[in-house]
Amino acid sequence: MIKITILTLFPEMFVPLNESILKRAQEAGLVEINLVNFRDYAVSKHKNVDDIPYGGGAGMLLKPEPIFAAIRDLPQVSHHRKLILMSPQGHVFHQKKAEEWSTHQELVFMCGHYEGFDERIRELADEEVSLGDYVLTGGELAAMVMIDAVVRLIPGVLGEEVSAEEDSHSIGLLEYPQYTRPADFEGRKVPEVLLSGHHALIKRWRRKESLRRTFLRRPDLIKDLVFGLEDYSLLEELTLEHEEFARWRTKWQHLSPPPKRQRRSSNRNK
Ligand code: 4H7
Repeated sequence: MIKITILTLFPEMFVPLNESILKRAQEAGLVEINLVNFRDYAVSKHKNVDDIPYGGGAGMLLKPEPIFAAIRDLPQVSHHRKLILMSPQGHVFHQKKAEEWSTHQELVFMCGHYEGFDERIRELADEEVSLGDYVLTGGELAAMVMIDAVVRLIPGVLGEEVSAEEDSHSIGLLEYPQYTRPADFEGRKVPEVLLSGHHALIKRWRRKESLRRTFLRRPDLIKDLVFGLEDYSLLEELTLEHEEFARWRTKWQHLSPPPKRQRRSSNRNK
């Protein structure tokens, strides 16, 4: 069971978390999601949570007091708690991070909205993460995306059929193309090999197409790939089909099979 606490001025934005798989996960007791409106911790009589920046400038900043008070008021249920701040200045979130977080007992997401944070709020965070290189009106949508990515990794959340371990991003490759019936849709045919029932060939075809997609669409992922022995011939085939792949050959050259042993090698070597 993972406990997720969200600090936000807009708790209504999190209604979508009560749908579908996330709803099932909560009902099954695999995850508990708590919303805390830190406006409830505002000190002034007008319940202000923001103020003008020292030094001048446009916009308002979230004041430290309400957020510090809200965090201090959280029940300390676990030592294995992680406080996360969503901001465009954080490290970019990725699948490995989701996997790591899914092993924690408690995650706290702090969401800013419209404005920035007073710098002293940052020290509350164990991690500052960004969803990607773009600006949002608040951290709420970023938090929801990250929560979705984490919750689906909790054992029991996805059905037995779908294992998160097989997810393309956890193995660093893009997914291979998939097809369902009909085998011929208005003349567009499903690749023959998939209809063959030949499991080893299907596995090989899928691996090859995953490699092809990754090279063509996400060359930035190639640097982290670790190829297996069985990839050598696939990569050589792909290099014949796309000459631009040849520039990566150093990544798999060491996997080349040893040259066939020659008879009378003593002769050849003179
Ligand atoms: C924290 C600090 C996350 C939160 C600053 C949040 C993009 C992401 C926010 C800001 C976010 C992401 C203040 C940045 C107002 C934009 C105009 C809320 N945007 N804001 N600025 N990529 N916005 O994860």
